[in-house]
Amino acid sequence: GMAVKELVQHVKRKRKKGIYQEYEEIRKEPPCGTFHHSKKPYNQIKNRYSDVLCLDQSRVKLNTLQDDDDETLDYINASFMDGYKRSNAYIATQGPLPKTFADFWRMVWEQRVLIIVMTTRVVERGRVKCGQYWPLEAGRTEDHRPFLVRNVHIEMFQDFKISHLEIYNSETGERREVAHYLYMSWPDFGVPKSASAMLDFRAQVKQHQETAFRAIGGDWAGPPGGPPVVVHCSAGIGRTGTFCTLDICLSRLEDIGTVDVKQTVRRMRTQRAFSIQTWDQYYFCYMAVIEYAQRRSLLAPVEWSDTDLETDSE
Ligand code: PTR
Ligand code: PTR
Repeated sequence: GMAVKELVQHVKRKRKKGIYQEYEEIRKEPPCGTFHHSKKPYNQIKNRYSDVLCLDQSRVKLNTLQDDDDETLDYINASFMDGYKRSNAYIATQGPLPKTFADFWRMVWEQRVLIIVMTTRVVERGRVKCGQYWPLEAGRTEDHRPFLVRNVHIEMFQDFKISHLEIYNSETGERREVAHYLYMSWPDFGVPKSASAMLDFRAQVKQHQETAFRAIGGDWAGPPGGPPVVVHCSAGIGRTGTFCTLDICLSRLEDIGTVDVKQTVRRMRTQRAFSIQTWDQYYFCYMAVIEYAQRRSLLAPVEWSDTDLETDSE
């Protein structure tokens, strides 16, 4: 890992072009694992993109109902990913498809998820990127048998909105709360110009997870840190990988004062293949860490020269 000062030196020395090359090296590594379940004929229709599959070793399995041990029903395009000192801190998944809405809610229920982070809009540039799987308006309830999902109320912020949802499991009669965080201002192309809004968003998500986990208290037998945070975009690899990489890097920075963007991404790709889709998302992770460190006064304001930011590869 690198201390933040070294990280700035690293970015200045390599310049944009070198950081892009660093990403290229990662991108060229073949995925380490198999995709058998994603490729089964009865599961293919559950993948939003035929080229974005999940690794068998880290996929999230749905519990099939009671006695029936039908393995054609246990699949969802979703992967467990470790966080900083936390196993299964996240579930990275695709934007649900209408035919997988009920599977999605089953996963949320079974994994006791407290927060869903969505980093795409439902429609972008005129294309559907994700199904409308939660009720859009406050007061509405939707039926995703056996789950009833109700939007209790909505809080609006500049770049994101939070829908406070209640899930009712009609099989057991239990109710639970889940917060749905929708980040609305990730541009259709590329990455946010400034990391500032994304840093605020991440801080809010982190705080909410901690508070909600404290509220369930002793009623949790899983790994420390609580249930996984569900993170999705359209394919569940580009923006999802960027958000989780940033979250891991900042948690490590807060804890031990160092960061390792490259190893974080490489490790993540062993659990969710193809995480981080473009070099600008990768570069964004570096710049967001630097911005965060300046904000927290862990670093003096950085002066960037034109050559520092030169690409000559575009
Ligand atoms: N082939 C893809 C497409 O045009 O749909 C390429 C692509 C990849 C497009 C990422 C958009 C992407 O970004 P996002 O969906 O994250 O805006
Ligand atoms: N085959 C798709 C495409 O390139 O259009 C795969 C894809 C789509 C990959 C979107 C990444 C995408 O971005 P994100 O993971 O950020 O939704």
